[in-house]
Amino acid sequence: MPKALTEAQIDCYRENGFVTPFHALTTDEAAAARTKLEAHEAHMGSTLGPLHRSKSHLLFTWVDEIMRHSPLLDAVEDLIGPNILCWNTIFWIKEPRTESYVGWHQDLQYWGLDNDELVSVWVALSPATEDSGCMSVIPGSHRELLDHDETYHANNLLTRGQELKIDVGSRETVAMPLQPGEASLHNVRAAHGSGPNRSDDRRIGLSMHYMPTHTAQTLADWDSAALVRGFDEYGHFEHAPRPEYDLAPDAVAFHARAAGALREIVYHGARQIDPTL
Ligand SMILES: O=C(O)CCC(=O)C(=O)O
Repeated sequence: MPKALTEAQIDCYRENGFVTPFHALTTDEAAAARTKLEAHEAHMGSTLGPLHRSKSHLLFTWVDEIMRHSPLLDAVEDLIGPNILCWNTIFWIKEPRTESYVGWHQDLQYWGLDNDELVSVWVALSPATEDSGCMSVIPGSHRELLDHDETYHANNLLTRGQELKIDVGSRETVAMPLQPGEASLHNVRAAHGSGPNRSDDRRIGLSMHYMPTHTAQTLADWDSAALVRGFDEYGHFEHAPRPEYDLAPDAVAFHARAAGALREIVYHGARQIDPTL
């Protein structure tokens, strides 16, 4: 018996590589998370920078709690089983009326993970509409391995400005609009991307990358992941500690190490490296 998804949603995920929308958080929980994010930004005097954008669950208790939110883990468990690690959490923020976009890409090829079972859960903390640049996917693309160009385009939010080499216009694409608290789930091989934000509000998403505990990292000797459910009999990743409070010094120190390893992985073999990541 599935715990959170219907059989039809699980079939849709297996067939198309994604399922959406899933009610991950209440609107109040999503609003509370946005308030905490924006309080942190106000404190820093700037929008969330690259330093705090990735592996954010290591730094902020409220991100750690969303990552471990039971209804969300139930949905992930329906797709990959009961022993679950979360490899990364990352904020995807597009400011109102800006040109930032996410090029069409498949993540599998850049994360060094040795299987294609990883599920990305993207939770909306503000309205993600076609107007504000919600994500779109190519149904069935999780069964293909596609080539990428690395454009390093300034407005492309991906590390290397990845863009699929295919003519996306000739393929069926499906937009995944979400209201605050709703989430989409997509397979690590599913081709996805998103356009600029033409709305007057920020488009804020938190993406979390869950994988079964048997997954191993192929591009680095050391990597970390949070054990969010079940048991890890493999020990391929150092288990990430939970922050005691936001930006606690030991949490910041572990984050620096984990973010350094992540940086090495995502830039493995790259021709340019963004020193600010
Ligand atoms: O936020 C977006 O538009 C893209 C996010 C993304 O690429 C991901 O979550 O894997």
